[in-house]
Amino acid sequence: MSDNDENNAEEPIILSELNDEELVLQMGDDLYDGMEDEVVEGTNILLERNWEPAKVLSDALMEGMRIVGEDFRDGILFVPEVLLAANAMKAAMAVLHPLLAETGAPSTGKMVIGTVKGDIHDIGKSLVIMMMEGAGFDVVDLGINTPAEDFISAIQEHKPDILGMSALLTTTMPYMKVVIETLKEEKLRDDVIVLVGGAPLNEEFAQAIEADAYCRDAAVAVETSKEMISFRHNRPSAP
Ligand code: B1M
Repeated sequence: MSDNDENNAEEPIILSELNDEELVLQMGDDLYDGMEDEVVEGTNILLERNWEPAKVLSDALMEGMRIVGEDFRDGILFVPEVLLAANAMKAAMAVLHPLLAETGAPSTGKMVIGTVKGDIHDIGKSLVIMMMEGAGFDVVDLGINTPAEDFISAIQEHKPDILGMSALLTTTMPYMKVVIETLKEEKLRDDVIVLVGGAPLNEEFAQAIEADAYCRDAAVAVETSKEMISFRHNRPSAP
């Protein structure tokens, strides 16, 4: 139970009657408590109040998830509760997905992305996909727990400009290096731009595993993809 719940125990809360600030706080509490319907309702109300979808995502949902993450780390929340919170977050993201993706722009490029083997965290990856699609990229989602072989076959099949990998665990991030080594063995490394992301990573790690770049968040993933594709296209071809 989160702080606001005690005060609100007697009367049901009508989300639409709250002002924006109260509603965002309440959505944080509802996300914390894994109340999917309420989080989706709050998301729809903010959109009806002309909030930009990206602002709903960052100010209401990601901020709520940050608090869930802190309490998970501190042993206040446990896996089942975090799973409920994650499901509520994903349901709200499903509402935002078409809005973030609706640009009608011609394809900017193609990306294949997956969460690496051993890792089942997929919220950050889904966010990257939404933002990439919103920027006009075609994205092939390989899902979670993705072994190197699946990355390789997807590259052979879809011929993407970008290979994206996500890892949220310090124990799974080294697997990104395994994928890159496999790309080299298969002589595919030079065919794709490799971008990596996930909370425990940093630029040094990306350099050490010979990825092309580390992306701190979904917006950086979009910018980096655009810059690197444009650089590749403008680069003089080898004599
Ligand atoms: Co997990 N978990 N979890 N978990 N979980 C973390 C990651 C943890 C930091 C929590 C903590 O202790 N504070 C911790 C890892 C510690 C560590 O390794 N140092 C942890 C742990 C320990 C575990 C388990 C081992 C717990 C257990 O079983 N005892 C277990 C592992 C399971 C496994 O993967 N094998 C586990 C399980 C779970 C749940 C299933 C309950 C659930 C996942 C549900 C799901 O994803 N469908 C879960 C969750 C929700 C979290 C936290 C709370 C939230 C993660 C999240 O969704 N963040 C997380 C704590 C935290 O990160 N604060 C935690 C929101 C998301 C928008 O951010 O994913 O960082 P993020 O993505 C960002 C950027 O990183 C970047 O852009 C995104 C958007 O801006 N980005 C990319 C991410 N991927 C990218 C790829 C790119 C580019 C950018 O490619 C180009």
